[in-house]
Order: sequence, then structure tokens, then C-alpha cells
Amino acid sequence: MIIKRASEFKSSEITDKAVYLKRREFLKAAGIVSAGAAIPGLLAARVEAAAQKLQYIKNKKYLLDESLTPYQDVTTYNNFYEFGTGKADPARNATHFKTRPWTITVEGHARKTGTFDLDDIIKPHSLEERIYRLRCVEAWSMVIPWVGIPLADVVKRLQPTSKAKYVQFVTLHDPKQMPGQGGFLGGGLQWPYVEGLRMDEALNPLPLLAVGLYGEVLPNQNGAPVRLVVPWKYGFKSIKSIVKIRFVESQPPTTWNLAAPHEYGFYSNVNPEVDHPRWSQARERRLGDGSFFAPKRPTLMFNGYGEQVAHLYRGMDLKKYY
Ligand SMILES: Nc1nc2c(c(=O)[nH]1)N[C@H]1C(S)=C(S)[C@@H](COP(=O)(O)O)O[C@H]1N2
Ligand SMILES: [Mo]
Repeated sequence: MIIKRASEFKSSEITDKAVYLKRREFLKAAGIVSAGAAIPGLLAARVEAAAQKLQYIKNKKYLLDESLTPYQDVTTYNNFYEFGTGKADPARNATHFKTRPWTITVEGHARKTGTFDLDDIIKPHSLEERIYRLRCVEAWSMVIPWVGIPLADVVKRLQPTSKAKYVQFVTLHDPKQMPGQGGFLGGGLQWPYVEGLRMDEALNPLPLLAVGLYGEVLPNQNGAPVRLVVPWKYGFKSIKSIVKIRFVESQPPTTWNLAAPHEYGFYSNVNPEVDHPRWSQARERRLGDGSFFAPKRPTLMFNGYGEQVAHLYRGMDLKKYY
């Protein structure tokens, strides 16, 4: 008990400090030097947007005794192919992405279907913060204080029927705003980006529908205004800028599985024992750990969330269902 309390205290302290440091870093990065320096209109607008605070409670059940990945790394090294395939592209190309008004359309086997305003799906007063690892299939990982609500709460409220065996998620399709959807800039993926979870995975307490990180509204490059965070699966399951939730009977198609079925399966559970055909998944580089050449750390089964999710896959051959 004492240990638990000590770690709770530590983590919340880290969060606050990181937010503080991050803002200083942002100001530095934006070239805003010191008092008296004139702030050009555009930069001032970006500072304001980045500082849009959220109201939330810290969920002390979801803390980690690991350092948080600095805000700077979390928001400048991204995968969001709608804005380009380079890690720096999303931060550069998503600055003018329009995230309000935003609706989510619910379709398929559920009692509550239709188009809802984002604030009706995720009530602003019900937000919580959870610190989760997220590991990209490309063997880098991050530790982030996410702000959102459990996906399971939303799913239950929409009242899926017994025919709903899977939940599919769809990203916005808007090539005018998302240059990657227009041509080769998006790496040849099929649009819109789609993802899915089995119903019992969607009802597990871990997955979050996130609207923020580090206590603030999600930066566009991180999937604003709402994205999934499924911490025991490779990062590509954590679909960004969601506009549609569908309750379906059979396993839905998913973007990376469509693009390269031998490399990316439907389940995509983090598993150090099942290598990607072109590289090992046994170790990972933690963003913000220093240089690219800093020692890698071992990847944990289910990204360290086995206690909460291993039962979902009991009896399944995880080499076959990768
Ligand atoms: N719509 C959409 N969602 C996406 C992606 C994408 O290209 N498009 N990339 C995925 C991948 S591969 C990862 S690792 C995470 C990265 O999230 P982050 O940029 O917040 O770190 O987003 C995922 N969600
Ligand atoms: Mo990823």
C-alpha cells in the first residue's frame, strides 16, 4: 500500500512538471525568446491552441513508474499518414486541420445509432487521465498521460445488440485537408484509415477514447479531436481523428492488414516473441531516451498489460493470430 501511494505521488508530480517544462520547450521551439520580443500573430495563435487546458481527474489506477516521454517528442515524432509518411510531417502539415465542429456517426447493430456531436459522445465533465505506454510496430515506444474516457463506457451507452461481434472505427476522409489522402504522400494506403476491435476487447477497461494529452487538448498531429488508445496493441490500432463507429457481425478490414497482410494482422498484440517479417519485436527504443543510439529496452508481452488482457486470448495461437 505504501509503495502504491508513493508511486502515485511521484507520477502526478512528474505530470505537472512535464507540462511545465513542455510549455517552456514549446516557447523555445517557437522561437519566442524573452519578455519584450514581439510575438507574430501566427505563433501567438499556436501557443494559445497548445495551451487549451482540459478538466479531468487523474485515475490513480493507471500510473507507471517510468518517466513520461517529453511533450516535445510526443508531438513532433508521429505516424499519421494522412499528413505524410515522415515522422515530422504530421506536426508540419496538420496545423490547420479543422477539429470543430466534429461529429461521430454510429452505425450497425446497436440501439443508439445516428450522428452525434463529439461532446455528446465524450462529455467534457467526465474526462480522466491515465498514463499508458504506447508501442509502435516500428519498435519505438512512449509513455504518455492521456486524457479521455474509457471506450467501454461509450460502447455500453450505445447499446450494441447480440449481433455486434466487432467494433470498427473510421478516420475522417477529407483529401482537401489531409494531403496524404490525395496521392503518394500517404504511402499508398487505402483511405479512409480503418481499424477494429473484437467486442470483448472493446469492452475491456483499458482502451481509451482520448481527446487530450499532458492535460491539454490533443494536438492535431496526435489525432485530434478524438483517437483511440489501445495500450497492449501496436500503435497502428490506435486510430486517429475518428468520425465513425460501426457495430458489425464479422471481423472488419483494417488499414495495415489491407496494405500488407503478412506483416500486420487484425490482432496486432504487442508480442516480443513474434517478430515482424522484416525486423525483431523483442526490443524497443523509448522516445526521449536520448540519442537514437541509446540502449534499447526489452519489449514486454502485451506491452506490460498482460494481467489485464491475457485472458482475452486464452487458447489462441498468437503466432497465427498476430
Ligand atoms: N488515422 C490514422 N491513425 C493512426 C495512424 C495513421 O497513419 N492514421 N498511425 C498509427 C500509428 S502507426 C501509430 S504508432 C500511432 C501514433 O500515434 P502518435 O502520433 O500520437 O504517437 O497512431 C496510429 N493511428
Ligand atoms: Mo505505429
